[in-house]
Amino acid sequence: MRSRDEEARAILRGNDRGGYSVPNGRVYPFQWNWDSAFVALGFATFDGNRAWQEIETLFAAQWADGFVPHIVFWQDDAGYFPGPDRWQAGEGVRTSGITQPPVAASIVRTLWDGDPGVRPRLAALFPKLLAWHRWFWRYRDFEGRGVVVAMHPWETGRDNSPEWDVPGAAIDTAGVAPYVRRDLGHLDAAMRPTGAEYDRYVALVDFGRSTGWDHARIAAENPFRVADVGMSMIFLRANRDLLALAQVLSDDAAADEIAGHIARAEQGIGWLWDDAARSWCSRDTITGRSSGFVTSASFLSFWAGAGDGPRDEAMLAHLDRIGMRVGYLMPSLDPDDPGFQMLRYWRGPVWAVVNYMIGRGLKEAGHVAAGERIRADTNGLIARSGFYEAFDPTGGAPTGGDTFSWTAAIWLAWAR
Ligand code: 9WN
Repeated sequence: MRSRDEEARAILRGNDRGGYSVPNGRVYPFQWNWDSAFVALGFATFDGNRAWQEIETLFAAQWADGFVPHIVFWQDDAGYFPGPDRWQAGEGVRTSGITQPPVAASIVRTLWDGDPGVRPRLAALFPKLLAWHRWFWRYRDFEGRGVVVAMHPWETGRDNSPEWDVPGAAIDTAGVAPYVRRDLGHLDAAMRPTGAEYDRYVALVDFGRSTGWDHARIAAENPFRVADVGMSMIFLRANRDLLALAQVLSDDAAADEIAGHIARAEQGIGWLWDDAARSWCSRDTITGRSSGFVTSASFLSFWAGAGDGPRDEAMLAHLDRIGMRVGYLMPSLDPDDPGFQMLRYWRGPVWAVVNYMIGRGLKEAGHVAAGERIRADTNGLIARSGFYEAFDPTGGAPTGGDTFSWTAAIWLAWAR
């Protein structure tokens, strides 16, 4: 029998389409933004060149204004909806018109190992990362709050989180032209978002396309504009990591600019603290309402270094409580929430990539035992069930697609 290490490397090789990876060849046959960032970590354990290439290929799809899309359609494949025809976006190569959690700078910092041979590649990537961050400040923090405002649930990477239920209800789906979901041809519907959720996803794609992907107009008029706690924490951390890279490159002007960005994020992040929930939560910028949900993204405060004594204590209390309720941390939704579903995507299942950020963040903040539990649970899930998209936190059963790239990568880079 092959070891899990060998299996993980075989998955990364098997999902390699020549310079970029697909998350899973059948369900997700294109390049995805934050998937590729995490995948690079896995490649780095056995093929350093290929690791850098994964990120470089993603940034080859960057638009002139700095935007980096959430999907890059390097080749056709009818197995996924919505494909390039529905999006009608891209410069040079066809892409989607929304972005995804900006984790790339943090991953590049981890890839950077001080090797002078790699320095030219770092120097070439740095301005692209900075341009993407500037794009975020301009179009995803247009009110200058210091947080990231998501324009689509897919942008958050946590597609059907209950955090989007109330803000999503305002989306008018009446005019959505008929479409055929492809995901249900690959996966059990019980593991996927509902039909009503898909109508909202498609309505937002149709709206963005109707503007010609004018991100200024989208920022002003999109029917869904939610400050996502996950993206905001990831972006705060990414700015800290980008600053470290600016220092490596002795780019003082960029370092000053990024330090200003970090100050803006540190000032703004408190808006996402929900006193009633005693947790970090997403907040609808249109109504000002906090979601009130404790999700796995809430715990990314440790990754961001966003907390303070009392808030960290409150999050650790949630962690202890949830840790006693499930076999495996960190469920994507609080298991004490009535809407918790152990197999339905971002309403319960555990995702290895989120665990990686939470676990590392906890350890860095000095909460070593809690961080180690997250790592050990991730290890236990993959050892038990294999390289699936996500896992049931109660018993560890697999959910979603198999032979999943980012799960394999997190095993190799961190969980094993
Ligand atoms: C839409 C690829 C992506 C991940 C997301 C995950 C899922 C897509 C989908 O798959 O989203 O982007 O069609 O369900 O939610 O986090 O990047 O693995």
